[in-house]
Amino acid sequence: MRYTTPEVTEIRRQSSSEYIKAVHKKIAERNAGESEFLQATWEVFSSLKPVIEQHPEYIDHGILERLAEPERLIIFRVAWEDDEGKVHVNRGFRVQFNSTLGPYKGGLRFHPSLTSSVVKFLGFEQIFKNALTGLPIGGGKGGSDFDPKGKSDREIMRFCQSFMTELSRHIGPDIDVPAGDIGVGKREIGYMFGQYKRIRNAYEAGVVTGKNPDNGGSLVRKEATGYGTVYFVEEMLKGEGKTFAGSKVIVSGSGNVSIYAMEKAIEFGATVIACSDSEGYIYDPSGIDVETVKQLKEVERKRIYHYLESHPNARFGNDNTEIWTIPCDIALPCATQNEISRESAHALVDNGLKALGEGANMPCDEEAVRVLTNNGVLFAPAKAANAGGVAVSAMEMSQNSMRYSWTAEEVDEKLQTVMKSIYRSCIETAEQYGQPGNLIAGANIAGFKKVADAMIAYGLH
Ligand code: NDP
Ligand code: 2IT
Repeated sequence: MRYTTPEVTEIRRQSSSEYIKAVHKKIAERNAGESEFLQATWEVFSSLKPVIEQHPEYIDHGILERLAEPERLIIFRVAWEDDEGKVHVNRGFRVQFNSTLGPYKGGLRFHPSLTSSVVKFLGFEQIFKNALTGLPIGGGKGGSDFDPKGKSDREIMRFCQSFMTELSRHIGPDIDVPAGDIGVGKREIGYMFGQYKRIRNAYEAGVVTGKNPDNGGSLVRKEATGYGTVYFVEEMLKGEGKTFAGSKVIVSGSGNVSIYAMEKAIEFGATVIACSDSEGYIYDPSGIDVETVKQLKEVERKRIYHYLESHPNARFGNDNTEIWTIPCDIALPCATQNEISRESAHALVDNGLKALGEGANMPCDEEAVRVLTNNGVLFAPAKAANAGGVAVSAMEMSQNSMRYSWTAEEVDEKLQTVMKSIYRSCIETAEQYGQPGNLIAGANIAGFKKVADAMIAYGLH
């Protein structure tokens, strides 16, 4: 089979890097103004030259063109009523990007900055991340521009019910399985699962993951992304004869990923000296007390500056870019996309940064990645480093299918096995395609190949 249009015949005559650029140019025209989506697609495509050179069949089958076009993008109205009886309207999204390897799988984000560009960048990344886990899951993502901050528990419930009333038509345990992301944790997942169950009149536990472990959730799902990031970075450090033990670590954010990255880094012997939320950062040179952060964020839902009330020696700053000017050995950005710019990357390098692990999705912009990698910083890309969350989500699906649950120790052991295997596969693939030690190339090519080969095997669609 050969994907043939006159344009493709022409670009087949060009070099593979020209071919990749030409395809991306078309993607940029078709998705004009979607800067995050174009950033994420280029980030993957720019790694693919060696693999396209060795495998021209990917051109014949139009793999790049097909991968960048979501199988389905659903946009819907979410109307809900606040506690005063006032009606609000938000926008809901679900991008069902690629179902080659399994049901669409990926989180839901509730944040006012959510747009179709952001949903599509996250869904696109998810295809390759999920492929790297080696588990049977396709790629998807969704959410809403709803802002959960300052809403009462009843308002959150009403919003989640309204959101799921529409989303329920499009998902199912073998179709599409959402989970949490920014602004969506086990409370929101609980309300959404409850509404789905009510609409379907069936207890399909595997329709969402990240449920409360008392009600069908997997143990260690809450911890999985943060722990997994630290497991991955520890493997990367070990490869260079280094370790977390004795190092100074900065972890941005203070949400789900951040808290458990801090917890595991400390368990591995590091001192975490700073973390943040969207209103500022705290610096505690004697070491952040994670239990206080958990109490503030998970229980009281308060701002991070309240940390100073029980830790008066810590400092607070309201300019989040300053967190990256504090000297540290290891940086784990765990808040949001593009939080590390070229300037921040330079500041980190100047202060002697040794390694960076992306706990968040695309936290380093393109120039920041260049600065870090050109200066010898060990770099663990998001697709590989933060895949532990979705990996344990896939394990939650397995447990739900079996109507059985594994112990925390069993899940944690499987998580460690997955993270080590992703690391090995990135290292081996980078080596095989002539870029030894380049985990970005390794992750992009390994994830891409797995999906591309299966897309060819399943025929054109
Ligand atoms: P949470 O909502 O639990 O926490 C997000 C944290 O980041 C909060 O401290 C939040 O501050 C801060 N933050 C969010 N948006 C911004 C912003 N625009 N500017 C500055 N700070 C911000 O989300 P998660 O921990 O679940 O997600 C964090 C990152 O990890 C995201 O990139 C997500 O896509 C990624 N990720 C999450 C996974 C998961 O399993 N949850 C899995 C893999 C990746 P505030 O509370 O003030 O808003
Ligand atoms: O970005 C991510 O990998 C997630 N938000 C987790 C997705 C999932 O389905 O657990």
